Amino acid sequence: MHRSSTKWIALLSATVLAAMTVACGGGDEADEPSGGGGAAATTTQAAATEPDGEAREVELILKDNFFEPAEIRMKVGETVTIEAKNEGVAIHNVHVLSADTEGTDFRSDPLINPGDESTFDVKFSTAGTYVFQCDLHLPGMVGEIIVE
Ligand SMILES: [Cu+2]
Repeated sequence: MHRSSTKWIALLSATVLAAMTVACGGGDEADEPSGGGGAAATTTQAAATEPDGEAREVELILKDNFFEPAEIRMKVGETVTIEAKNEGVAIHNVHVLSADTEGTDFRSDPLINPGDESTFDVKFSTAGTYVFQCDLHLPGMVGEIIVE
């Protein structure tokens, strides 16, 4: 008897907690009928612009001391996978300077040896021109990502 009523109280508490969580979540959504809820909205948008469901891949060749191509174009909300291949004789890297809302830069491995490659994703939620550089060969080894 005693044990079973304890169980009921636990169950009841869990149910009340769950109900409260649902109520809160529902309220937020009701406030934003356009679905502008941060991450959820971004995900939806990305899925819409990528019918294939796969990130577009862009090959970026690193040479001594320049990038090929030095200009990459992408869309707002699009995820692009950068395949950085070092075809030079020096060590290079790719560092995308981001003033984006997330506030994080995008980086390849810090040191890509000759003949090696490093892959990383970039995504911007704000249109603009973003600089990428090789941290080891400034100021000359730079390029631009144009987000439209
Ligand atoms: Cu370099």
